Amino acid sequence: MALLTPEDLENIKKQLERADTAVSKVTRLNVKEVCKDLYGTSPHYESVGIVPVTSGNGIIGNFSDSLKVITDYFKFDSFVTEMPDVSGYYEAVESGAEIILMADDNTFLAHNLTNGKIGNNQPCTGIIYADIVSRYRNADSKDVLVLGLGKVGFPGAEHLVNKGFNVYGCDPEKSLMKKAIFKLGITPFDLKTPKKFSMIFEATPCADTIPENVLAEKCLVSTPGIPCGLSRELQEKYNVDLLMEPLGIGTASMLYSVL
Ligand code: NAI
Ligand code: 0TF
Repeated sequence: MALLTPEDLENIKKQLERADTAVSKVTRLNVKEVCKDLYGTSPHYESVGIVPVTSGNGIIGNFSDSLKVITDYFKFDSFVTEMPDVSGYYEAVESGAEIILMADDNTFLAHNLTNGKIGNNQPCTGIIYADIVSRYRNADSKDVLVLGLGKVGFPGAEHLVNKGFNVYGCDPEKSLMKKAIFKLGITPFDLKTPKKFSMIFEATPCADTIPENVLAEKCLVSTPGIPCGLSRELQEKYNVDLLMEPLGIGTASMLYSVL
């Protein structure tokens, strides 16, 4: 998994506010409303214990503090534990946490201790970014291009298929392409094909993945991928609406999924 850096998370509140404004502009719903519609839930100041985890590459500067900012923004009542790891988990539960948020290098989870529900950040992120693209108010058809069919992209593609969209997908990993074709029925797409899309969901860890020939004038690129798959030059040239945010929207999706 590509890991976040402290720099990715600088000014997370500003990044989240800007992204929320972008979501409202392109869908007419804000992130809370999208989450409520997706999961049928709403927070009521549930207590969230955020536990720093030292295993693997260790604690990421700004990660737990950013989760505190994000959970406050979405109206949860959160705290970061003083201790990390197992001691932090114990501290969180002893302090009354109803939901535990914690991440190692492979898994970022939300576990609701009151109802047993558990959420994984990768599918929850894929689902909400895909859902947002599916609500694009300037969409010219039901065709959506999905770049990257990994742990974030595949659940996003599945969500779009379930919502009745025509999903065109690509991933250089042949086994993932096969899985998406046979399990989801997506149409394999060669990025050199001169077909334009007004909705693009990008879920890769690479820059500049989106070529010029697929961009319709005034399209939406919804991407959790870091770094951004769309160059600044193409964004300006095609007047692209861009949704990209490093942590908050996916975390909100995961939290609402366990309420
Ligand atoms: P993954 O490694 O499971 O999947 C990425 C896929 O992209 C791979 O299958 C790879 O073959 C494919 N890919 C690479 N270059 C490509 C290209 N040019 N065209 C099409 N496909 C290409 O990674 P995962 O977990 O799905 O994460 C994807 C991205 O999302 C990462 O950058 C990760 O850091 C980010 N992420 C962001 C979150 C957020 O809240 N913003 C939350 C979770 C992940
Ligand atoms: O960096 C990542 C994921 C995050 C997905 C959300 N954008 N790409 N995961 C590593 C998190 C490690 C956190 C660390 N153990 C800590 O500070 O607790």
